[in-house]
Amino acid sequence: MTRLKTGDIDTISSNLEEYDRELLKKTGQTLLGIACHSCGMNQDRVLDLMKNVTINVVPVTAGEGIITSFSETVCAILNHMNFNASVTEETDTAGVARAFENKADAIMMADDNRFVGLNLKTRSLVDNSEATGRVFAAALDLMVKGLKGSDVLIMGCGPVGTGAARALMELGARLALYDIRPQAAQSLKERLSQYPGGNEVVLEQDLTSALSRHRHVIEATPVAGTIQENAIFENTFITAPGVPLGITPPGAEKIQDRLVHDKLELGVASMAVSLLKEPTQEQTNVSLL
Ligand code: PYL
Repeated sequence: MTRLKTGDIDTISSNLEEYDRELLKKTGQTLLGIACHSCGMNQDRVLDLMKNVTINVVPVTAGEGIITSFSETVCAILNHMNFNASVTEETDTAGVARAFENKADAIMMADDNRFVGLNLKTRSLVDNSEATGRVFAAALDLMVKGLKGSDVLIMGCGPVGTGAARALMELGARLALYDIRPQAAQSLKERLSQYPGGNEVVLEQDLTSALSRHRHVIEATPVAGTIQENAIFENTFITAPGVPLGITPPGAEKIQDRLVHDKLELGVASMAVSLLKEPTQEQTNVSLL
């Protein structure tokens, strides 16, 4: 997982209104709308549920430590969506304790290994990588007005690519998987066999060839420049959760409004809406044990 730098995220908070307008133009939905789509939840219901939910963002000093403006940016994204969120003054354990003393309903926090949301009432957990893959699949689904039965190429079969793949299988897309480590693609294919149509998942060995045959792409690699201008066609649509952006600048210029990419916003939005999901009966049974 690429560790964000302050320079990647320090303009997000002041551009959220503009980003919503960009997403509306490209997908027909705002950050909140795409996040709701990624969770299969009704937006009005979500707006109602979030009125009674407070989220505390807890800065974490472990490992390489605080990323300046990370917690504040996560909080700004949440408040932009009408969640009631704040950053605890304390960090780490003291921050978690403060969240409990604040009677927060949920905590969001990240070390160098995982960025998670924790619902303190339902005990549900949401992971940023899974939510990011899922929400960028939802954005592609909205951008092309439905992916059922369509071919989609997933570049990068790590945790984000896996989250996208699972969401796309649920949307009824026909998947092709590429990873620079063939074993990673093979392993993901095996994990997708549980889904209807899972046995039709295709493994792509050559990226240039795969890009020449696919017009719907999810770029989930941590590498820049993986998609060149000559791999982009009039009807190419790409959502790119990978950090840094995997498309070359000329490629990004050429694809224009058929590309969705960000470094934190959509993933945080999907995490927050995921935390509002009512626990399934199975989860309820478990929590009663
Ligand atoms: C969550 C992002 C998405 C991509 N890479 C992930 C990353 O940069 N993780 C590290 C986050 C560290 C946050 C730091 C703080 O400021 O609380 N511990």
